[in-house]
Amino acid sequence: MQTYRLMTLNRYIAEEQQWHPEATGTFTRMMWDISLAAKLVSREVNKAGLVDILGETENENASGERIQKLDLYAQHRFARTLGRGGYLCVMASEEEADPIPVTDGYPTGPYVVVFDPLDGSSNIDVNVSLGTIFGIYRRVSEGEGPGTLADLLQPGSKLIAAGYVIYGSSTMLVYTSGNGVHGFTLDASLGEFLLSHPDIRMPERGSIYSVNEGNLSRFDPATRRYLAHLKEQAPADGRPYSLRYIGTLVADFHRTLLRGGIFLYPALRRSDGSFKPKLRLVYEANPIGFIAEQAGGRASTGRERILDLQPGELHERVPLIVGSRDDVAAYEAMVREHG
Ligand code: AHM
Ligand code: MG
Repeated sequence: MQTYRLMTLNRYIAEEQQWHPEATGTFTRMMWDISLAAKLVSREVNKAGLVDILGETENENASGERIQKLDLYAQHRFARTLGRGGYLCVMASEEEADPIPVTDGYPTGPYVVVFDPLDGSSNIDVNVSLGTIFGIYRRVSEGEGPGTLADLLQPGSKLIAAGYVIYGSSTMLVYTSGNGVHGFTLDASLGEFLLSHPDIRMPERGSIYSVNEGNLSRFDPATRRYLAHLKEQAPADGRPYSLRYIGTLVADFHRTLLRGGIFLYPALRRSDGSFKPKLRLVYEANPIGFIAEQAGGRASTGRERILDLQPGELHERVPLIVGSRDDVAAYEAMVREHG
């Protein structure tokens, strides 16, 4: 059996940054803080469901702290930690309408973070995997003071790092800074993320599809045709595919990253005939797309590469089709032919 040198996330990031001669330690400190916030959220997620039986009132826990809903807790934890680190000029969260400035009285820095603090909101109270997604850019606005909207509205191709945390049967942080994708599993007894999945590669083709098929009648004709194709009996071609759908993007993507296949959240037809996508470009599609590409996969709207899109506004929504290279290419071919 091959064994690896025991490598903590903090040590990995510190060593990785040594390859960058211009590194000042700022990026390393930011990643340490992100992993600390993730551990705190993980601890809260694991306590979910205990609140009612620990004698804590609805709004206050035993130590007099206000109990917050998990999604608010995650939002505050990440915003507070990042806002005081001195490495950011501005940040934005899926939970807040406007850009979030650095905390008053704290210094600004050269980086920009966008995040979805607790992904999978419909799974919060039912003990199903949740996640956190983050993306990191370098500031593009002039000067050293507070950052601007332009710093936040960069295309995904400008990401310098991205990752997600999955709060699942174990807690994992999966991360890329453009040198492949690496997975770290939280050893709760040590309080450390340990490198467990070095250099993750997504299979070129899979045999699982992941979509909320309850929406089938609202999908465009090309998507409906593609899904029908996946379900045909064609064993020599690896079909029919199996269906897996959790309803937490991080969890559905994590499986797709490790096992291959395709995740789809196409735009849904509305009563007026127009189509509306659900997932957010800035907080969800871009970081996930960057990780997918770094692992050899592909992320697309069906027509365009996700990372090439120029966000027009912070909460813009896009169709997201992500997964194994050949599966996403097959979907795109279907859209070209029938879209
Ligand atoms: P959220 O940010 O409110 O959690 O919504 C995003 C989630 C994704 O995690 C998931 O892929 C999708 O919404 C599930 O949507 P649906 O319940 O429509 O299948
Ligand atoms: Mg989300």
